[in-house]
Amino acid sequence: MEPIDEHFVSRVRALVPGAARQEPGNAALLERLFDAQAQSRHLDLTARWLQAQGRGHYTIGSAGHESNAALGLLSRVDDPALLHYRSGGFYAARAAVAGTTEPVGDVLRSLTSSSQDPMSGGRHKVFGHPALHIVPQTSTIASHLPRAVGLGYALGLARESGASTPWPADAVVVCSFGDASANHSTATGALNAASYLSHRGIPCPVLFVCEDNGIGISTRSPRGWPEAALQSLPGLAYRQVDGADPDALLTAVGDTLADVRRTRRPGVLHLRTVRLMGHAGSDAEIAYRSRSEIVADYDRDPLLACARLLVERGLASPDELLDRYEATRRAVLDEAARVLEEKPLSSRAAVMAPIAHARPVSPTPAVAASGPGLTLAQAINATLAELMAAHPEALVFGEDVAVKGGVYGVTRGLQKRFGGRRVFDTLLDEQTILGVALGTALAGFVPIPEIQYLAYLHNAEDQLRGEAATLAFFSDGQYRNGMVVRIAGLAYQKGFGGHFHNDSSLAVLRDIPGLVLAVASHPAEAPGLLRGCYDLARTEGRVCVFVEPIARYHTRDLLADGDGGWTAPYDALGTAPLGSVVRHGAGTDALLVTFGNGVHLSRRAAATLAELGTAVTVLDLRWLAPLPVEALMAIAGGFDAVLVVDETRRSGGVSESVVATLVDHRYAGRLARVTSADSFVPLGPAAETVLLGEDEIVSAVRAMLSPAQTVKSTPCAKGSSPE
Ligand SMILES: Cc1ncc(C[n+]2csc(CCOP(=O)(O)OP(=O)(O)O)c2C)c(N)n1
Ligand SMILES: [Mg+2]
Repeated sequence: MEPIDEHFVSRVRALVPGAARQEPGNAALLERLFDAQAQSRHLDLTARWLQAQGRGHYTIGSAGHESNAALGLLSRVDDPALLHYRSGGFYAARAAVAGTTEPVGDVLRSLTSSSQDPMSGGRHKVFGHPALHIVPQTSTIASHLPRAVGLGYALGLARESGASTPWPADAVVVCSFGDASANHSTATGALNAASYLSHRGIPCPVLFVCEDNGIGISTRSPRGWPEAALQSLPGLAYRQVDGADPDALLTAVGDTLADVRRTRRPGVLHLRTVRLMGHAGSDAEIAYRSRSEIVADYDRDPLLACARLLVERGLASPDELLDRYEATRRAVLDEAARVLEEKPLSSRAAVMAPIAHARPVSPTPAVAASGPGLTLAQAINATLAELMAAHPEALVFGEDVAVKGGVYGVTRGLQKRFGGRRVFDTLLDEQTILGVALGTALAGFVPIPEIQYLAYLHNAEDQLRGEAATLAFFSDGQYRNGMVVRIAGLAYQKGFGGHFHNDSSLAVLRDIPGLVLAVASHPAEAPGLLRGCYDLARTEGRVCVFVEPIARYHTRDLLADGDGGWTAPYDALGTAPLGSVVRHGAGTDALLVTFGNGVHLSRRAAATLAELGTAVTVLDLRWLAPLPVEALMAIAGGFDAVLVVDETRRSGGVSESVVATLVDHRYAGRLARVTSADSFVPLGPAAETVLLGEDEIVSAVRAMLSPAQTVKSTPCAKGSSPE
């Protein structure tokens, strides 16, 4: 028996009943609080028992934090909740209020990775349930806070614009996290964003609940620090309450929720808790806490506090409470026996179902696009306007996108045309931009956020990886956050930038399961590609990233000044399906497989090669994740030589996957790649020393086609060599 279990039983047995008092409202609430807390406690104890049997896979518990059940009792079932991992009490309480689900079975299924787990389908231990409006969270601490702010913002936006969301107009977002997590830059960024909105008078009805047990694994929060930090947030009303004082708890929770609901402004509830039974089952806390300190926390057990009050008030006798406690223990253990009979996820296809892509389509025919018309920037601008006009749920936001119309003018005129609610400048924080996307997407909008430069995605990248891309996976497809993240990026800007404005790190995007990555190249196809992404976001809830090569935004020509080869009339109709590619030229000597700026480089190289008597075809992959494998193989099969032209780095760059794909699918011809160097891009003309150039493409093709060169490897200054 766990010491906390024994302690609870012995202390309740010793309680002296008080005289019965008539406080009916509170009495019923206290009893429900006790029941939810007891369920949570026995789930924790059972989690450890299951793990000891080798049948349970998770032991981070809620013991000591069960005071959060008050939030489950007093919030509405349709207040969306994004919860700390110690939320057993909240979960049980909200389920009791809803009366439509069985919390004990739900949590046990999650602990045992049952395929019947109602939220994740057996993929992870999460607190979540669509019917309870609890959105599952990852275990990356604090990473859910930007989404919570985005969701609060979305509720305000929907209320003003009359858009419908899965939640009522007066809903409050409940978002909880630990005291150590409050220091994470993700948390401070989100709290700052909430403050900023409050300062501007923009609605953001989020109740932030900091569950402060004084420690994060083994590292103590300095005395007074959490309150000092949480109280210092401008525009956020702060309340503190001790979870071991049930009366004060219920009052503080009720008042704080009511305030946020009424004012539509964010608030902070600083909930004092203790952490019982260590950080997790595997954590021997005696290594960093004294026994007396550990034992002292037992008397601050919120379950015991609730029992004490029930007995003191004469609302229950010690025996009655102990009977209830033991009946709950039996019920949880009995349910565990049943749940253990259920099947786990047992196939790769079943695990991956929520992130799997539909079968790729067959290749699209060649597009001949040239002549006077729009630049890439203008074509994207026109497409954004078209999407905004056709889809009232579409939102465009980011740094400098609204008033200025974007650093490169790509969003110019959109705010004027569609208004400040749908096209807005955000504060300068990529994490918040993506958080707003995560929250608005959850609420039913289709966000099209912009990240100003690819280099600045990296400090917020986990919001895409850990939050956006995992939501469908850990909710078994029940929650989705379709979005199209536009990112200006890649290199080759003449005379501008250096590394930070010429970044080609696509690798961070390519290994995120389920994420769709498209790279635009030419204004003829960019509209269709952007529409394709929007459709995937809107209809499948896909997280799409649309990378725009800055260097090609305002390019007009391809081969000679004034030829207009990099402009095109606006394609108002086409939609590029996922997996579709574009061919340029009909040469049969070699196939150049490329994307982005590589299309421009390759088409110029193709013209040079033609003058030298070599006819090549250029293939624009367009979709870099997932790669358009079927289309690539169908076309590559018709060539004896394939050169992969990759503007990204040699290591970790795109060509590694393209070449591997060709090899995996037994491409039998000659195969080589040319890439940029494994370097950051320096400022000024020195950039050319590390970036892939046209000449290298020409040389590589000639080397491949020259019989003497096909057998030996040619050392190369940057990154070209036969594979
Ligand atoms: C971003 C991130 N870094 C590290 C961890 C590992 N980790 C898990 S819980 C935890 C401590 C969190 O403490 P606190 O926020 O106080 O919550 P508590 O466990 O005390 O309830 C750490 C460091 C993590 N999950 N996520
Ligand atoms: Mg803590």
